[in-house]
Amino acid sequence: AEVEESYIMIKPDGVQRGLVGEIISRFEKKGFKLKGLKLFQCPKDLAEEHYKDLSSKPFFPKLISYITSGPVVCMAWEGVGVVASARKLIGATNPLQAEPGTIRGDLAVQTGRNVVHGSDSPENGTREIALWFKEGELTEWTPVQTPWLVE
Ligand code: DAT
Ligand code: MG
Repeated sequence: AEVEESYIMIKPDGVQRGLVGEIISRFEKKGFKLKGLKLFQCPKDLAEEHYKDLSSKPFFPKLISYITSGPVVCMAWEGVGVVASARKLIGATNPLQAEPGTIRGDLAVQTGRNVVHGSDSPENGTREIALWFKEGELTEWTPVQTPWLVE
């Protein structure tokens, strides 16, 4: 697997429900590297751009009002195979179908309140990080744990 980056976002329900620490912990403990982190009130145009592939869906207006209904936590995570691994940690889109042990499986009950977003491909990971973070908001660093995570 390659070193990739994924855009992970704690949605407004996750923030309002006090799940920020719990959700960040799961990616941190797995061994991925945090490169960007901010609490952010998402404007409507950014939400629409982020979810533009879903703009023809009947649930699109509700999705946009949900994502803009309160602050989100924007994160950029890097690591070997992070995109697919983060999707596994997050679980299925419908939290009732998400496996126990996943974030959605453990912490949510409804598709429209599924607490977290994760990029679905390495290309979208890079695209979404560029969309949500400005120049200077990302930090390159080497965690001391790296040699204890990868041979
Ligand atoms: P995911 O977030 O698992 O990548 P997605 O990209 O297909 O799922 O959809 C993005 C979000 O849109 C999803 O997290 C919740 C919402 N959504 C998707 N399908 C939906 C549906 N059938 N009804 C209501 N909301 C839906
Ligand atoms: Mg998606």
